[in-house]
Amino acid sequence: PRPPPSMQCFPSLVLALSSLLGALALLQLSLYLRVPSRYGKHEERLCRPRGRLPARCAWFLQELPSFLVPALLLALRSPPRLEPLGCRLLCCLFCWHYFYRTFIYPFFTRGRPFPLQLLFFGTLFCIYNGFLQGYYLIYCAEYPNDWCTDIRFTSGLLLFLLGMGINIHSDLLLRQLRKPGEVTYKIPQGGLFTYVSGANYFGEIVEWFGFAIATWSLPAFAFAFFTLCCIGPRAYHHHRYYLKTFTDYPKSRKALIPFIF
Ligand code: NDX
Repeated sequence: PRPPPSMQCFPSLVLALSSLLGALALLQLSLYLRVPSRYGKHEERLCRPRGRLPARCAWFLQELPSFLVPALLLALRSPPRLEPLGCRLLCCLFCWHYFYRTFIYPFFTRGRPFPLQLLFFGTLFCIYNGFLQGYYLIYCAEYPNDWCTDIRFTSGLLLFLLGMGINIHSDLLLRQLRKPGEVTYKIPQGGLFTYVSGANYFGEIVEWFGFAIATWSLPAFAFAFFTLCCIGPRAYHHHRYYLKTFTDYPKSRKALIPFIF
């Protein structure tokens, strides 16, 4: 009997989607370099409850596709193919991050309600990126059998783990600044916040550049670039907010990159 029809790899599709992701990154940069994206501490009309969802639901819904879409693509792959080991590991890394972001982070967040409009765009983005990264890794990527010992894989993996550690630790430090129900802002202290205002963002950026090096792929580099253009400016706006709000804000602290920027 003929095997069931299965999706194939279309390199031109990967190229087109990665290029579009790069273009979205530049659009993002041009939109949010001067004015921050309007959620969290940069949202002005806080008292207007309409058009907003509790942070827990919003982050769960928004991030879910980034976990679900690659998982579905993997389940649909017939016959299953995720060899060699390096390829399997890389797909697991992506899903591991989004498992944390979807099923753990939202349930502990003490953030303000999230605007529905941004939730809509954020969800679209997560579907798009989840599809691109999953489709590439599951249907297109080809690595030699010894990829696990390649310097790109090992150094990228180390960076990914380091970035993820910094990101999770920094998110935890931010969360501990508030008691349940509180929505005020305080000066973050400890961990990498000693050096930068956007410690969680720095971790996330290191993480996705590590992933890009480990996969050595266009889609992953495009996503790392998008992350940089999305949360890099946000770190800068957070920094300016802190300097404006707290007169005792540590003067030596940088915005995003320790000792540099
Ligand atoms: N979600 C990534 N673009 C985004 C949501 C917004 O995961 O239309 C990108 C993500 C989306 C964005 C997503 C994609 C692009 C969108 C954008 C909106 C518009 C934009 C769709 C999908 C768009 C175009 C034009 C291209 C279509 O009250 P609160 O909420 O401020 O509380 C905060 C609290 N906190 C403090 N508490 C006490 N004292 C203080 N001083 C505090 N400072 C902060 O801590 C929160 O509860 C919590 C964290 O706050 P914050 O502001 O530091 O981080 P946040 O931005 O909320 O991100 C949370 C985590 C973080 O680890 C970050 O690294 C990661 O998510 N993240 C976030 C954004 C994008 C992303 C990762 C990525 O690109 N990889």
